[in-house]
Amino acid sequence: MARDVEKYIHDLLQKKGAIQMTLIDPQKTEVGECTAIAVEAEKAGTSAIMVGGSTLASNSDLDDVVRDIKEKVEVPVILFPNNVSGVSRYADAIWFMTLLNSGSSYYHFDVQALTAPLVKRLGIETLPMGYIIIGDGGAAGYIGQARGIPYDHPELALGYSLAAEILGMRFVYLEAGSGAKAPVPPKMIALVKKYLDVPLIVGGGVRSGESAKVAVKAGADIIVTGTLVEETERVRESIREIVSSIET
Ligand code: 1GP
Repeated sequence: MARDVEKYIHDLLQKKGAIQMTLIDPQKTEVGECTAIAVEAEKAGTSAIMVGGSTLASNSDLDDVVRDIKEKVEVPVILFPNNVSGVSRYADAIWFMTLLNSGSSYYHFDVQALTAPLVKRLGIETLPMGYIIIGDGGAAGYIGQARGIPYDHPELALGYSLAAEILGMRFVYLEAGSGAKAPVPPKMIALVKKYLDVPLIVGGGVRSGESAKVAVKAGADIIVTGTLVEETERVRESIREIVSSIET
């Protein structure tokens, strides 16, 4: 059944204050394992499953993973695309995103132009989002040819975030990169949150309830965790620790 994922997110934010989403990368994990992670994450209280990864190349692998997860979980499955291969007809929604501080026009608007007709034809709900790389951004920063914003320059993150909002994007994502040694600094989150009206997503390097809490206290609305579920056998406990640290 089609659902209004954007409304679902806003309703949850209203109710819970902040939420967590679980990122699964089909390039790193095989289908059955992806689904097992999603099922455990849902039991632990995750609000959505995001599927994607910086180096994902196989659309059929993505389809297999999204279809399998959709059969077993109730929370929405949202695509987190890295390229034209990141679209699946089985998903509930797609972060329709632009890497604002890329040095390449491909990641600003060309890949979106190549993908938009397919997204429209499939009728996938679109969630327009400005994506901003902080620091080197790991694989996302490298592939996206980002000019990462230095950790000690929050004013630059504010500028890009407000530009995204003024241009009509309905979410902003500050991304330190999957597996980042240090998450987005709280000072940067706080400055952006002070002026931004759309929901603020923060991810990269968040691996504990404590660091999730710090980010939410600073102003993050949505915390994305990925590496956490790849590295541990204890998916349910790890996600539960994050969720219970940030939701009211
Ligand atoms: C990456 O922000 C996400 O796009 C998640 O990062 O893998 O470090 O949790 P982690």
